[in-house]
Amino acid sequence: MSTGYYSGLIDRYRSVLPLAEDSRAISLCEGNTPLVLCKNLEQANQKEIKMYLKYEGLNPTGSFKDRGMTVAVTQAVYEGSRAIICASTGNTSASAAAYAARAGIKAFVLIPEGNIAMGKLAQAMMHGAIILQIRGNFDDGMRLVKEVAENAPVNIVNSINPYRLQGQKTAAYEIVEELGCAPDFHCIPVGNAGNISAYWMGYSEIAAKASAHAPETATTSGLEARPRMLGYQAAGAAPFIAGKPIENPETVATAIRIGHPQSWDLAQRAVEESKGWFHAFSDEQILAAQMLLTAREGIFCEPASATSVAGALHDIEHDNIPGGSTVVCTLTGHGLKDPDIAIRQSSAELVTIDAELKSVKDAILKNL
Ligand code: AN7
Repeated sequence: MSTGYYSGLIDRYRSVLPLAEDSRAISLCEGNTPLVLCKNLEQANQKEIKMYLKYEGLNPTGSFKDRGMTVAVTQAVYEGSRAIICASTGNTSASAAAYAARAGIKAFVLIPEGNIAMGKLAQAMMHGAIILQIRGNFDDGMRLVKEVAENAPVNIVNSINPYRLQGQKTAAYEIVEELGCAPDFHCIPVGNAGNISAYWMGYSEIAAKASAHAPETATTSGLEARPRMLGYQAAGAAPFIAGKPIENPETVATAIRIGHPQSWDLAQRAVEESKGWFHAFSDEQILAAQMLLTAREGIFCEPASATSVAGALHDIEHDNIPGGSTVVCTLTGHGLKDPDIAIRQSSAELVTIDAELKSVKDAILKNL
């Protein structure tokens, strides 16, 4: 019986997911995230550009990884697996830890020592993951996970696991359902390059189905259209701009501090087929975009996520995105993930006053 209860993206999208009918969904009611229309960004308003934010920070563990993790862990449990493993810049480990807890299995996570945001570490610890901090970066962790999984009875839940991308493609379905068609441009941060590939798969499936259903009609439903995919990187971690993997990636956006993206070919194809492009932005530009969204739109995303907005605003200003377009930016993770960077870059002054009415009044008058 259908009720109003939303029980997660596997129940919602099982018909387009490659899961066995009798598999039991391991879910935390992920997905179904808001598509928030920007109201206060002059850059977009002046050119009558509708700019939407797909607020993936509102998933159960605060990032888009939950979309892929619900499907990957559901399949792992269906196959009888007792343990999962991943390398992570933070969000994958938080999500893996939560879904493993939900499923009653073990999660092993390899994280780069000293380069993971505090909120993400707290999540992995609280959910009971076995945390291995490595003296190395994400790319080292990824290499180790691939090697160890060949020899041990654990399922990899990094995005090289195809069930991850299958789950993440559902964000594209949600966007098309809400807008009635695909946007003209989809802006997204690129690290390991799984998410841009997953969105492109989702948009492409929707378009293929629409074309198959209405091959002869002169007036199309609009569902055949796919967006141009714009993949944005941090300047210090931009292998797609270099045209090859890079060693020693560096950026304040630790989530995308990745030099050897695993979904290289898929991401390249997404950008080429969609006639999109890659571009990279400095840490300063990324943090400025994060601050702009937080201060002007009331939306707090983590630095890596703000890369999509830094990119969109740049491409709007340079008329690469023409006036009148509809743009969706994926905000991949919540700002609360990384309180250290937020506090460090905030210009807010912490004023200490005596606990008396006059001091409060004075402070209000001074700031009105
Ligand atoms: C907030 O958690 O790779 O291009 O190990 O956490 O699909 O890798 C995180 C990636 C963007 C990049 N934004 O997505 C990990 C990890 C946030 C992220 C990305 C990540 P992909």
